[in-house]
Amino acid sequence: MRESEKSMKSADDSRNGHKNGGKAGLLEKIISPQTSLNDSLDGEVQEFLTDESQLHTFDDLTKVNPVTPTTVLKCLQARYRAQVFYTQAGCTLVALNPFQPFPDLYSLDMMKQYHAAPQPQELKPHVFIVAEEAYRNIRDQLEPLNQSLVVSGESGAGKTWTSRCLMKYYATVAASSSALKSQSTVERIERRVLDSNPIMEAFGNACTLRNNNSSRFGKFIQLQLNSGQLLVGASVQTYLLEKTRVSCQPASERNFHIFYQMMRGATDEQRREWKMPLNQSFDWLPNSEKQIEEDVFEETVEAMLHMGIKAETQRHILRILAGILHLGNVKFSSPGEEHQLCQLPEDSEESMQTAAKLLSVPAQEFVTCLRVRTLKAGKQSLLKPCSQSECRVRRDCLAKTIYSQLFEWLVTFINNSICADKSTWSSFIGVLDVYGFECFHVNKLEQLCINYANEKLQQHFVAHYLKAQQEEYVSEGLQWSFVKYQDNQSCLDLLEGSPVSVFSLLNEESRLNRASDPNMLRVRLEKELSDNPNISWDKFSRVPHFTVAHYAGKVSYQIEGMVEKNKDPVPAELMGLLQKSDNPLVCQIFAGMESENSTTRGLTKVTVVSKFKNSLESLMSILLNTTPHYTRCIKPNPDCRPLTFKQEEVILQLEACGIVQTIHISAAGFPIRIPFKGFIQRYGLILKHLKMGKSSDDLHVDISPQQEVEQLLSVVLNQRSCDERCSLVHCGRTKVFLTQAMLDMLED
Ligand code: AOV
Ligand code: MG
Repeated sequence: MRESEKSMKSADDSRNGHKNGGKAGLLEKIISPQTSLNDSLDGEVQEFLTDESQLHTFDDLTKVNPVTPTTVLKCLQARYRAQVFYTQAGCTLVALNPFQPFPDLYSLDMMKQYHAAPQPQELKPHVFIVAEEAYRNIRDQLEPLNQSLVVSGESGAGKTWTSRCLMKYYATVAASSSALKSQSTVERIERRVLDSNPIMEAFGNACTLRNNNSSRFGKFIQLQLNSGQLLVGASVQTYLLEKTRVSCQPASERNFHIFYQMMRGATDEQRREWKMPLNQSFDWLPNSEKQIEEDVFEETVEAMLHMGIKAETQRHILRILAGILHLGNVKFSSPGEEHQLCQLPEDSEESMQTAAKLLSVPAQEFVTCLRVRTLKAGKQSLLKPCSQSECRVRRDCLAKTIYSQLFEWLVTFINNSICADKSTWSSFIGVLDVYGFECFHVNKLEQLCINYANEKLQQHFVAHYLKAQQEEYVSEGLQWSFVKYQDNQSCLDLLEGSPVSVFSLLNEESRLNRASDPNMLRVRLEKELSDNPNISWDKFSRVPHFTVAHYAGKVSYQIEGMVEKNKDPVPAELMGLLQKSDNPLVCQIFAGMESENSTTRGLTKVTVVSKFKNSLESLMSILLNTTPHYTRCIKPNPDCRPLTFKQEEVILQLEACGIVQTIHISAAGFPIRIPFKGFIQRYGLILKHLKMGKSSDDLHVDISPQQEVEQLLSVVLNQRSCDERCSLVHCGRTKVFLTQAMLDMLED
């Protein structure tokens, strides 16, 4: 049922010519499926059949003829120049980042226009079409009912911006009438759902080299709709916050926004309470002179209030954050002898006192926990002074743990505040906004996880779209030489497969109760995985590393520190201390948290990668049970400059995300499919018309729908050669596969 409706819908869309260039002309050459996908930029592009001066009018990249990376690139560039930022690419929407506000493009009127349109696809490509399509699928009860909007692209491409835009759309068009009546924008639950964004961005985003507002966590938001398709609630699932940023910020980057917001926006009273005078400098707040749009404390505070986080609780949150900053200023000086304690310089002593006060723990006990390790041997405990670097690791670990626990607490709070009772909602639209593919000069466990997540999503995309398309040809009995596409299964096998993979070896190393040595892991990786073509080593590099060939490019990962990070241990003494804090929020966020000693004899049970893998797997199973919609955001230049399009930047992204293959399959194949019944319903008239006047013997009344379709086509195409016919239309087992040209012919 759904399939037929969809096919008819797509046929309708095409008929209505929503994608300009629809009238490609009957005799235009149908591009051969064997055409190289890898036409390089300066590679030879044969004839440009499409009028170049008209390129900007092509709303669908699959209609550009021929479809090559070069022509697609030129089309996108022409559109960008004409300030048209959205373009359809078959089933995917390509969104180019203008790096400049275009408020009219996202106005309330615009939302209403797309929502009210009988056929939104007839309007200009827009992210609102994606939103509306998902919404209508639910209204029309198409299976699978739940929808997911997957937004992907590299760092700074516009994923978070797009996700916010989608959420705003639903908070507006799916708002209850009382909310809409009272004011033009949104309120109550709709408002709270939107307010989750500034809070999570303040705590989870940071200014990086690539994006001033870079998300340092992944999120999947389920917008819950009732049977009348009204938004009644939402829930948020987050993935792997990059907590190392709290205590270690890459050069020229910043810590999480919230710290800078506090520094800028605090009242005099708060400054006194936090011991944070205007001129105070904090080691963990580099580049604070760089002010960005997101540094608006009032907005975060207001959003927290709307969310139901009371002033008193906010006070506790902010005290914790201030405490973390002071903790970052605590230094340890090396003791003369190995068995002596590290000393605190005078100003560090003061920072230590302030941190203890703000976290509401006894200062003396706090400093002891940082400097002394308790070793358990049977029933006995041994106290061992920590070295200078061990003290630093403990301090950083503490700060990271407090921050990430606070973040989790916030997410839980937000969920409690916006999640509707299960009995009140019947469907959901999920919006996925994860960190984009990353490749830095030095890449660590965080990048490995982020890029692994992107591999998983790419596989979902490939599996869902590319494979499904081609498999449909096969199941319908069509002869089709398969377009080669890059399947990333071998890379995923390398990362997460069994019995041996990068993750399994990393976990094994992490579970061994010994000090980690980067060379051990390197040796094991080389020994066990050398057969896999996706992994390689630079023999001459002195730093232990491994290089993974991801679908989006090669990335070298530094092995040093990986095992330790994967273990993610929290010293038990510190945990115990925080659990006794007088700050009720500190107690709450640590309640029930396991420390390193509560795992079996210091052995790590749940590692960072195993936890991440599990959470991604449950995300994948949710996605698999929904109807997906893809938006690919493209960053047109590396410097985030307004309205600047760099071809070399864009082509790499188009190739990396598989857009070129997608366009190619859609265009080279038979993008329009109509089930026999629907086809006869619409075009049977032609047959009847042509048969008029024939004797009743010629009218085969008892023929199958397939035969009827064949008959109709042979009548329409009786002047054409067999080859010509094959390039226009194919009859499958249950449906007809058509090119745009054939459809135009029938419609004429
Ligand atoms: P990202 O989410 O894809 O990167 P963002 O959504 O944060 O990227 O976009 C980066 C910046 O581009 C935003 O802060 C906006 O200034 C601008 N921008 C994006 N889309 C638009 C648009 N449609 N109109 C105007 N400006 C836009 V990352 O989270 O770093 O992977 O981790
Ligand atoms: Mg983002």
